[in-house]
Amino acid sequence: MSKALEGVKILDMTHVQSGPTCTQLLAWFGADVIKVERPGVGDATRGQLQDIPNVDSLYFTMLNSNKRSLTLNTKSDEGKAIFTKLIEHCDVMVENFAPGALDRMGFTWERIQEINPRMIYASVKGFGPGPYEDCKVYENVAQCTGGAASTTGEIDSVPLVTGAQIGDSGTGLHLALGIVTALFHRSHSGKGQRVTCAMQDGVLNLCRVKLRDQQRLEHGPLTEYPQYPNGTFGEATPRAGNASGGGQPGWIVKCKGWETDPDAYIYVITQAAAFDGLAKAIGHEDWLEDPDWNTPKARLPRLEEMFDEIEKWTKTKTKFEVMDILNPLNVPCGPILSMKELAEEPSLRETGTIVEVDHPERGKYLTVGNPVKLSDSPADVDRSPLLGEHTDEILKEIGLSVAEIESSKSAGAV
Ligand code: CAO
Repeated sequence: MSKALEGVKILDMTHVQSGPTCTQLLAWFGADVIKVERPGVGDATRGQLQDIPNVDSLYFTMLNSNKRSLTLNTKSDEGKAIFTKLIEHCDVMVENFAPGALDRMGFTWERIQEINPRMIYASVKGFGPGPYEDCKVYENVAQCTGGAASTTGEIDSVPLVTGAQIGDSGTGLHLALGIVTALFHRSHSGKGQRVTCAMQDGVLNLCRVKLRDQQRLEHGPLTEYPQYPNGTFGEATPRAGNASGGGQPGWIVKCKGWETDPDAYIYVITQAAAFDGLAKAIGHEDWLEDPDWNTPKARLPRLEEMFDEIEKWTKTKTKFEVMDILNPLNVPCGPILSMKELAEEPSLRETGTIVEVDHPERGKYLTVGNPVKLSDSPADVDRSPLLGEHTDEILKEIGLSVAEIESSKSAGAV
């Protein structure tokens, strides 16, 4: 079976998280990803949050699988000449430097097109054109400026950032889609193009339903929010605690063991079609005949009381017992799974969503494999490269002689 992106060569200038997640996805799909790193330094994440001294961190190894590493000083004259050859050689270039960094090196989009008109040049930046376009941005800044933080948290408390890396990995995903779309377009236009994704835009796209609610506010209160009917709504989409984002009320309730286990909880959605079964399961058959309870509309002002009643029942069962009882009744629910539970879950190992990889310096470690499965193009997860591990091999591939490789080494370019 062939890899879907076999033959696509990616010039990967990315660092930290947003860009590397994008190129890692493309590498899993079979693209040849050449990661360009500064000689002696490399991607800053190699040295960040190190759990084993002087060994590439998990931060780096988990975001850079299946890539090759080339060290190159793209600010030196020799380095620029090699970089130009790499642009000629590759199909796609990806970067997420601070705004203007590539331009300052002399590689503007105009220059890149001159070198290789088929090049697809993709970038992540914190913001698109506008007042903040020159700002440097990290994950939580994007979550705050893209609408996630203002709509996340308890209703009477401070804005919250989420553990899901929607700014970095979320934007990397968006960018990867832009790249494969541009590759598809190039297959009939013959031309490359510029692909950009701002982290603010990527987060806002993921917060689409909150902009929906902003507009619904003009026409009355948001009846599925905990603020309804007794609280007040301001001018903007409020925080909603753990309320479900959709039209089906949901909440997180305690399960057996919650006093000592911080993850002994389950999310329960009281979808109208499955409500009768849920009511019976928790011992509230009386609700089925009661006009205060037996329609979704009648229940809306009673959601807090309803989830209190559900919780009285869930507290008598473990989260997995609740799951086993409610799922056959078609009640959508999800136990709060800890990272430990996920890491040990056999089904995720079997599907390759969690993979154990062997690394020459750190030994075995777990990583998240490709969550997107293609039936004819399996994604094998290989370890991340050591700094500069493939420098000689790549330089030979782009046509440098042994003598030229040696002279770029002595000039400090690679
Ligand atoms: N050879 C020579 N120089 C190199 C090089 C190489 N191979 N690779 C990088 N450099 C240089 C860059 O050209 C830049 O130099 P100048 O400042 O002179 O232009 C310099 O290294 C540092 O790059 P940077 O400004 O991007 O790095 P930073 O650590 O200061 O900022 C970050 C990091 C992430 C805040 C910034 O890159 C950014 O805002 N990126 C866009 C948004 C983004 O992707 N953020 C998510 C990051 S993950 O949370």
